[in-house]
Amino acid sequence: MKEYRFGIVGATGLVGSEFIKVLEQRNPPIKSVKMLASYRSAGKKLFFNHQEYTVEETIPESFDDIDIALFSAGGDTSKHFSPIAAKAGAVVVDNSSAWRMEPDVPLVVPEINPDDIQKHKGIIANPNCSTIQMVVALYPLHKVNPIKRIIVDTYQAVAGTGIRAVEELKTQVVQVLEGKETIPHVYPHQIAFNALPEIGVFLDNGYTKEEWKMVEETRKIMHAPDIAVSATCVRIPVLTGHSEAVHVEFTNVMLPEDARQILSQAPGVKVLDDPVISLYPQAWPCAGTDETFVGRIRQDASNPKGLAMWIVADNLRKGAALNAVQIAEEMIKRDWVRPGGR
Ligand code: 25A
Ligand code: L14
Repeated sequence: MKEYRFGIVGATGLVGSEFIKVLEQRNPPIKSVKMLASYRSAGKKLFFNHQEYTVEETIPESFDDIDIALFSAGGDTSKHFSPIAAKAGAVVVDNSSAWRMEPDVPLVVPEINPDDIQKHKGIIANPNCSTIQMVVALYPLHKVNPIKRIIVDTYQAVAGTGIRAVEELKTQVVQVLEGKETIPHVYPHQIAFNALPEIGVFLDNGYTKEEWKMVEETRKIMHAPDIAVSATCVRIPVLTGHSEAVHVEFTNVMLPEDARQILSQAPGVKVLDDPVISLYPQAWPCAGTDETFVGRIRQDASNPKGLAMWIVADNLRKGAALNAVQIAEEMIKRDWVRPGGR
């Protein structure tokens, strides 16, 4: 089997460390790994498979000996370095929002649209975390009974914002319990013991960027440009694991028991749904897991063709690092990587 030279850009970040863990666990055919970050982290040591690696500053030449570059270093870094990496012959799987809506760039959830990978021209985009877990759960239902409309409200963990936000929540929780004043740095307001309906910048239409990503990315991944989507994205004081209350309208009636049956056989999905024993997905136990968990599946009382459900996944794994590694695995399996750009 061919072996590939991997690079991790943003290796010191939250998603970067998850890339390392997921690669160790899934063990794709790796010839070498290069740990890349900004100059701030150059010289730092990271471990991969019990071996020590020194973090290097990302420079254009970094990509000369990389076949697959996993990026999670923010939109600006990705805008700058992805084309350079692609030109040098690497295939970029990018976790930022920089390239997702470019017509030339596949936006991929391997359970849904793996064939789109083949169209890549050196850059493949990993979707937004909230969108990934929603489409993993909804696409199997959409295939048998096309979805017309989705209303989704999210309850998003601070890990989605990065390391500094995790520190901010932990610090503020202690400050509040000690009766001290909190000063927000990462978020516009205190996040401890609070809920903030603002994720990403506000757009002219009143939605936030995160909410609008859920609209556009859902349609692109599912190849369903006509699905109507309305989202409200809320940051809550949870460390890891995004939760979503989702209301879906189908073309025809969909019974909750049929949905449960379909989802119990869907790839990457685990149904946790037994109200009698308070069984439903929760953010805390889902941290560190790979599945998208679905529960509270019930008829939407306001819509005869509607279902309501609760969807939870680890935003750093299925929402980011795991999905990106699965894209790389799919490319390798189908021989759609072009090592050295050939
Ligand atoms: O633009 P986007 O797409 O919205 O993404 C913005 C940020 O969201 C996170 C990720 O942060 C990203 O940077 N993110 C993106 N998608 C996500 C998803 N789906 C997601 N989070 C969850 N789910 P992060 O903290 O996880 O990772 C940041 C990493 O990016 C590296 N990096 C930054 N600039 C770079 C670069 N790498 C290469 N070239 C560049 N020019 C960054 O490395 C980190 O690995 P670092 O060396 O800059 O960071 C080392 C330490 O310093 C902290 N830090 C970073 N910037 C600052 C900082 N501390 C203070 N001030 C700063 N300005 C980092 O937290 C790290 O601990
Ligand atoms: O578009 O929870 O991938 O803050 C990932 C993290 C959007 C915001 C993306 C979060 C970002 C999200």
